[in-house]
Amino acid sequence: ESPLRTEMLSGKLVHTLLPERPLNSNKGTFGKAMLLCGSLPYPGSAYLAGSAAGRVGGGLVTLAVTEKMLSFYASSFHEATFVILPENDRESFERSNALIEKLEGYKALLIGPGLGQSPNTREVILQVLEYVRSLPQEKRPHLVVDADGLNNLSALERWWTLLPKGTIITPHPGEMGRLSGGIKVSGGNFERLELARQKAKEWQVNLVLKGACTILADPQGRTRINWWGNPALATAGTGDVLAGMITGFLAQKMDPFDAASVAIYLHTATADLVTEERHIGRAGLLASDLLPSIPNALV
Ligand code: NPW
Ligand code: AMP
Ligand code: MG
Repeated sequence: ESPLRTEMLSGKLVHTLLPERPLNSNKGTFGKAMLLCGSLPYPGSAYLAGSAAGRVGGGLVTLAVTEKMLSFYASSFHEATFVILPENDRESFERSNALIEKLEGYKALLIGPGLGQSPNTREVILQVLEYVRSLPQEKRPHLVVDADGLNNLSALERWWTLLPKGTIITPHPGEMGRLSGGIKVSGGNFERLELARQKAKEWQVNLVLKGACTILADPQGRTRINWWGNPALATAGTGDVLAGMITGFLAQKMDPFDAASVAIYLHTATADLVTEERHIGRAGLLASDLLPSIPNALV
């Protein structure tokens, strides 16, 4: 079969890829996800991503957050467990070590939504990436890098060499432009397929180029296109939900290209479902409205 083949994402394809839920399963069966997300101006993104990881069936979600942030989640996200990162802004090693010490056994790691772009945060990201790269393949968590994870990298020369093999990156067109050295990336459709294919190969990543029509490309030139969803998704926080969904599927040991595929499709299928059932038009959806309905799109 041609390595350049392009597939359309559909419910039929996605349901052949979803993980099984054996009757004798337990939460360990469905894996653990670690999230390095959220900071003071953006506390909600860690909740949106973490909750989405649980809603796609991930067994356990852990948020790595500073103590200052904990009070925010402790009252609103009862299912999550936490790794507490030291506050001291000058000691990035203390922060990254606190996360690294707890990472064993985690199948998936999401870096980025709502993290901000302070120099200290960038250091923490680089140290965590270095640690993950140093692990033998079988002990590495699968990685998703989104939002400020990408923004912190895009200023660095040959940033993609810092990512472990198989990493999934999920830029929107603004982030994609920054990653590509400042080019203007449109939200429109056709020229983006070639761009995604080319950059996934150059950067050796699984690339999710988001937009009204989202394109997924792998390093070998394989692509999948998602036409579903509607403009109600054009609202703050929906990208954080998508990143969390991908992470939740990776925790369940899915192959990264397939994990991204099912998450991209189900994210938009959930939006279509919620807008229809709640008689919402093209405006007024909140990202958190998606969360309780994700399981409905899974069946
Ligand atoms: P414009 O304005 O259309 O010309 P930023 P962010 C462009 C966190 N969040 N098609 C857009 O261009 C995130 O996780 C936290 C074309 C604009 O220039 C990040 O950590 C939330 N262009 C942080 O906030 C909820 C598009 O990109 C730029 C495009 C900042 O992330 C919100 C905007 O992107 C948010 O998720 C498209 N489809 N989409 C929370 N509740 O905690 C975007 N652009 O500057 O990267 O800002 O995406 O808001
Ligand atoms: P972000 O900009 O990171 O919050 O991500 C926004 C999410 O919403 C991405 O998954 C986009 O694909 C999706 N999205 C935004 N606008 C639309 C639209 N008009 N139609 C379908 N999906 C959209
Ligand atoms: Mg985003």
